[in-house]
Amino acid sequence: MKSTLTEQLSRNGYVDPVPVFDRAEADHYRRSFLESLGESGGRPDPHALSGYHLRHRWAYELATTPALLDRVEAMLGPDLVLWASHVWYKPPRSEDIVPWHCDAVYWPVLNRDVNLTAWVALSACHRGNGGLRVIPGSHRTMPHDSHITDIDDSSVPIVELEMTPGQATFFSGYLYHGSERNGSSSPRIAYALRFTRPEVRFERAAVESSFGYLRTILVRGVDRYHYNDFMKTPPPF
Ligand SMILES: O=C(O)CCC(=O)C(=O)O
Repeated sequence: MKSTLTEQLSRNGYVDPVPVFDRAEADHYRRSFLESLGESGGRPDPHALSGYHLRHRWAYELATTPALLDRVEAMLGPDLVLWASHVWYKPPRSEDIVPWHCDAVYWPVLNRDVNLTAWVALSACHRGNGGLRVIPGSHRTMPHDSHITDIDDSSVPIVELEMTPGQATFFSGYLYHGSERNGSSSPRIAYALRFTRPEVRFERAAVESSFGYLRTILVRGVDRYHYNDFMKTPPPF
């Protein structure tokens, strides 16, 4: 498993979708999300979709499922820190798009090289409902330090990931990715978890002024550094 995942990650910047949850588990998590959303009043402010793992037991369980962490460990190593999550929710017939971008440029970390997003499909995700699109190899070939979003689709290779509920892809913070509108009659739902290693320092001033909602949780292994104790939290559930 380790070599296939790390080879794909280093060559393409992402891993082809792999099953992590079975259909019943994915259905459970999708229902749990929709119930949590209902409690917060339906169509949410996007900020309210961040940090579900700190507030909802189901989301923390999903984020720390051994089968998921095994894959993250295969790519990042044995000591793992979960530091953010976001539910990417597009209601039916939603015009919301996510323009091309690479994530790392937005993050308050000193070493952006060591990071992995696990992006878990909780509904089917495909071209017709605004599934995840990636530019293979862009983590190597495109700038890491710029907020480019106006990429002409005809100038880059694009892969539209086709995912069934419970499958996950994993991608580099430097991979350019995005998504189109949901033209279907069903919600398109995915949960993105951000992982790093304990030796990666977060920028304390930036976290405290603008990213106060980020928390580091050691979900596997040992923290020998304690650089980020100012933002650490014990497992919430
Ligand atoms: O799910 C999407 O539409 C976008 C995901 C994304 O940008 C991310 O996880 O960083």
